[in-house]
Amino acid sequence: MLSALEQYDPQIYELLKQEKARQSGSLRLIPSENYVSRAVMQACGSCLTNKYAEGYPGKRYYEGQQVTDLIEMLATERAKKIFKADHANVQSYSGSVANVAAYAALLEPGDTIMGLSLPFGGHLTHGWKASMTSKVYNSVQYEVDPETGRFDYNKIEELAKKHRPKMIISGATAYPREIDFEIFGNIAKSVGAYHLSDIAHISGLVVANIHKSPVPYADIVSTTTHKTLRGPRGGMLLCKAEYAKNIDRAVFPGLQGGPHMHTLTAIAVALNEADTPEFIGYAKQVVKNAKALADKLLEFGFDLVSGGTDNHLILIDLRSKDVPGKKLAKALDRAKIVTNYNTVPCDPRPPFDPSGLRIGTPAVTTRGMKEPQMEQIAGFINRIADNIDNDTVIEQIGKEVLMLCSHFPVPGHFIIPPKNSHINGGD
Ligand code: DSN
Repeated sequence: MLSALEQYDPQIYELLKQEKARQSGSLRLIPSENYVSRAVMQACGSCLTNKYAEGYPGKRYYEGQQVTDLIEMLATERAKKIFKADHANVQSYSGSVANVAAYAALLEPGDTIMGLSLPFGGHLTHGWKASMTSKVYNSVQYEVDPETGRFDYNKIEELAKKHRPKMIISGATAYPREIDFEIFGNIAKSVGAYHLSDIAHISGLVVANIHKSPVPYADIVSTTTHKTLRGPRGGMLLCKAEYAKNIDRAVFPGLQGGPHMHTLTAIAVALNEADTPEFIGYAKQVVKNAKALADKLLEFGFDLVSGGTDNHLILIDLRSKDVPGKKLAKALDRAKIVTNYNTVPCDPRPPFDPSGLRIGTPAVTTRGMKEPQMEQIAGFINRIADNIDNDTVIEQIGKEVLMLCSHFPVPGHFIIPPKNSHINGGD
């Protein structure tokens, strides 16, 4: 029988089939990507996409909220429970919107914010010059220590004392080490700043208690929902009770109209999945896999920023290999290994053609891969770096990648899982 999509839009159906095959037949190492469960996928594609729900449970601007109110309350309670937060807002369309909402909730235009510089591993919305956040607010940027690749908390404190920001942002998109949120909280307190912690990359590790939670040390915590947390693409805010009203008002009506209820529903499902021993096992394996991959890359002579990893990601500095990041990422992609090129601290090359490669283990771990497969993947990366212009070798590795993928089927939309086991990976 033809599916509705196949029948009514064969072009899109065909493209989706191709994307499904790509996701299944490649090693997805972009650290911000993952595979959601079948249940999350179902919620995302549900009838909730048909509903407007501007406002919050019990106070909406449209009728017909008998079900949406219950779903949003469930999502909120689940978020509060797993992150041990006073308040949660689950409506942000993305992590970027969540960050801007955090600023809007507590700051005035022109106030000073202080975040990690983008080429040193920060995010656009942490005050990078190309982002509106640096135009609306006065942005001061800190960097990682160029020698160690790690935060020098004394220097960050000095900078905070010099500029007296109104808000300090902890969190990163390309920082392979555990972040000490308590120190960030203390620095913020010492200069009378708010502390926003953006845990988009590591929220799954925080839920699993692998990395210390910033919730006790931050006024506001923002996160995306689709990285290590393994939910649908979306954003979320957690905060102390005293900021709850400001945060809610900043999201709606400050920045957004109606929440995307199908996404919010899928977030609720993902939060429930994250509240299980299986998820904790998965998150632990993500980190074990990243360490195994890092160790093997080091053995092959790759330079890793900070010398390794404590989390789900690895930042390779390719200068010693004399291969630019973009060239390697493109060669890897031809061999069905999907990564992203990335700046490294003090990168002499431009951001669109930088010296680094960023890789991570959330997606391959969801497929059930463990340490032996990480060693194999490091071998693929090494062979490709050594044979960057040799199409025959790259094609051969592509075949080996397909073979490896065939032993680790993608959970979620690809297989009918046994009852009560719609997620995969981990111990
Ligand atoms: N695009 C995200 C990442 O890959 O880290 C940050 O927004």
